[in-house]
Amino acid sequence: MKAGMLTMVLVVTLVAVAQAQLVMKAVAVLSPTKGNSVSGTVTFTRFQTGVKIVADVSGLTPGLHGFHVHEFGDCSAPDAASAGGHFNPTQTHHGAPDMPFRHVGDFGNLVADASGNAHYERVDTIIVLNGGNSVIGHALIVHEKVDDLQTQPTGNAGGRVACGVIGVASP
Ligand SMILES: [Cu+2]
Ligand SMILES: [Zn+2]
Repeated sequence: MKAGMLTMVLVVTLVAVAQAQLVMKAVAVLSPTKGNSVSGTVTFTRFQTGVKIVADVSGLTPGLHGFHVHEFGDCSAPDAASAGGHFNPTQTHHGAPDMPFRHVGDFGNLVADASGNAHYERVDTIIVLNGGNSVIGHALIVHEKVDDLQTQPTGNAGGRVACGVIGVASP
């Protein structure tokens, strides 16, 4: 009885600690890769229904640009190749953000206007900010070209024009 009580107190304490540390918001500041001038800010906000992603990116060529979370939070290479391939913890196929099968990191495309500015806003029901498949610590990449949403495993989006690591933000 006494041991059971102790266990219960321990469990309650652990749950309280876990909730206190729950990530509610994350941010990635995008910096241009070598030879490019693309920069921007992306925020992730946790909601009951999913995670709201809001991106504002500038310095793009007009049109569509592949936009993904990549596996490694490492933007150190001049071409950001150090970030690896698409973040794919569930080991499935590349796709569109609203497809039943997609890499966790598949965010589709940014749409840049004639001035090279893109605004992106979506509530994503696949990505999470907590637990083993969290996007925290991984890299966000903007591509040179459009993600065709079907070519495996990259969407054929070409080079990487901006990179930023996703970090925990103040809620
Ligand atoms: Cu990518
Ligand atoms: Zn992908």
